[in-house]
Order: sequence, then structure tokens, then C-alpha cells
Amino acid sequence: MSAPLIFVLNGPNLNMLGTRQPEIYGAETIDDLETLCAETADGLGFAIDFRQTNLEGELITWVQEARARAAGVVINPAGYTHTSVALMDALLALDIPVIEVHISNIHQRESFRHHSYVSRAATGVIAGLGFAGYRLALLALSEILEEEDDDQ
Ligand code: CA2
Repeated sequence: MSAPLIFVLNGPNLNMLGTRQPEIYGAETIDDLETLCAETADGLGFAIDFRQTNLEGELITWVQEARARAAGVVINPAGYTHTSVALMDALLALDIPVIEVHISNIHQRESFRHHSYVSRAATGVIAGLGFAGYRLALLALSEILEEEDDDQ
């Protein structure tokens, strides 16, 4: 049987990781993040498709694509977390588990970051644990998908 595919989707400005604001987002780059996700996925028996976009419509198209192709989604919607009803609607149409990840603790920051449209559609939310949040999100998906298998 082939490895279940997990989409790891990253929203706007996350391509700038490691270039600015290291006190909030750390010093590592998005390539480092992809490596961490790939190694974690490998250990869990997942294949991953790791992507980043600065465009809201592209992120939504990828979520729609996940519907047909993926067993689960890890998503850091970045700024669209706090603004995008359209992204929330796309995620609500999925019937696979979705883990929302934020590198920073959004609840410790400006009040406009405290509300997430995406959380309404997420199976679980991880914030404030840095890049490790992605590793934990993949682990959570592994346990959720195993439980689903056991129920069948
Ligand atoms: O903490 C997170 O992961 C966020 O999703 C990151 C978003 C922010 O809008 C959310 O409130 C929380 C921002 C991503 C921007 O990332 C940068 C990284 C380095 C330099 C500049 C921006």
C-alpha cells in the first residue's frame, strides 16, 4: 500500500522565514522547515506535499486539491488566518483531518491575531511551539488517521 499523502500548506510571507523577526519566528528558513516536515513524515510513514504561496486563491485551490488527493492537511494560513472566510469555507468542505499550525503564540500577540476563521474548520490547533508545531501536527494526524482505520 502506498504512503498516505499529507499536504503541508503555508500562507503569505512564510517564504521570508529566517530573514526577519527571528525573535518571533526563529532563525531557520522555510527550506529548514520543509526538511523537518519531510524527515518527520518519513518516520511516520507519510508522503508529504510541502507548499508555500503568497496568494489567497492559490491556497484555496490547494485546499480543494487536497480533497481529492490527501489523507490530511497541515496548514499555517499566516495572515489569512485572521481574514479569510473563503479559506475557511474551502477547509469546511474537506472531510479529512486538518491541523492548523502557528509558529508564534497568536494569543500572546496583537488582539487582531486572537481570532482565527480557520480554527472553525480545524480538527486541532497548535500555536507558539515554533517549527516543532509542524512535527507535532504530523504526529497528531498519524494518530487521528490510525484511530479512523481502527474504527473501520
Ligand atoms: O505564527 C504564525 O505562524 C503566523 O501564522 C505567522 C503569520 C502571522 O500573520 C500570523 O498571525 C501568525 C505571519 C507570517 C510572516 O512570516 C514572516 C517570517 C519572517 C519574516 C517576516 C514574516
